[in-house]
Amino acid sequence: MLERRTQKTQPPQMYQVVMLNDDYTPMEFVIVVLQEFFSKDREQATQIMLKIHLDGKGVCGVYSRDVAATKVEQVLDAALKAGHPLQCVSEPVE
Ligand code: TYC
Repeated sequence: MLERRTQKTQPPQMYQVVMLNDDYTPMEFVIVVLQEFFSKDREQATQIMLKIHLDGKGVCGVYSRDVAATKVEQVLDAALKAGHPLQCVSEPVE
């Protein structure tokens, strides 16, 4: 008989979307992306952008796997279209 522990439904693994710093993407573009795709207000977006600028990377939000993957796609697509090298990745939390 299986132990009760093994029968419990685990909460889904969550993924954080991490944005990376670079020397070329304008600060304003990053702020707009954070507002548009991560539902941040202008002040939150500015704080996150500055953290990334100073620390090299920063978490934009935590989502289920599919939503996180979509956010990454949206950011990379917007950056490509605007001609900026902005990069972001999704990674499992913990
Ligand atoms: N470092 C960039 C600059 O000085 C700004 C920037 C911030 C770029 C965050 C990317 O994820 C980023 N223009």
